[in-house]
Amino acid sequence: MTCIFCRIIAEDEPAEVVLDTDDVVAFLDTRPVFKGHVLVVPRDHIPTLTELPDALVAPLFTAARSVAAAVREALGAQGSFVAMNNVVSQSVPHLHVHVVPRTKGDGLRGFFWPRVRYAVGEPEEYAARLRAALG
Ligand code: DGP
Repeated sequence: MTCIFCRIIAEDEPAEVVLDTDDVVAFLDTRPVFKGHVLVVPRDHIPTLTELPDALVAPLFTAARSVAAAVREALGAQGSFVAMNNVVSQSVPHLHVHVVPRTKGDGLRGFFWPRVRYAVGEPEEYAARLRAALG
């Protein structure tokens, strides 16, 4: 088994597991953005969000919601940043939801995302393409 997250799920590799259900495991990220940063993963080896079966959508995001509540309740965070890299910037090809505790003034600035501007007419064009794909 080469996937590090599959090995953690199989308990072949150590991890600080914080939530364990039939479908989902959540454990501390070893390179946290802030202490208490959790990764929520499906037990099945599913690479990215678009491959997630319908049956696992609710279990995965229910667990992410619980972890987001727990970082506030247990760690005193004011909120959280919940995110997922898919393929690009994804260093472990086993779907994982990052739940990062956030507090005002913690210094995180939106992961330094660059922002672009739409030209006139482009918002309508982009929205139309997405609406067509979404059926
Ligand atoms: P991403 O770059 O979005 O694919 O995030 C992968 C995360 O996985 C990254 O924040 C570090 C974490 N990580 C990598 N290897 C391990 C590991 O062996 N154990 C744990 N707990 N986390 C890991």
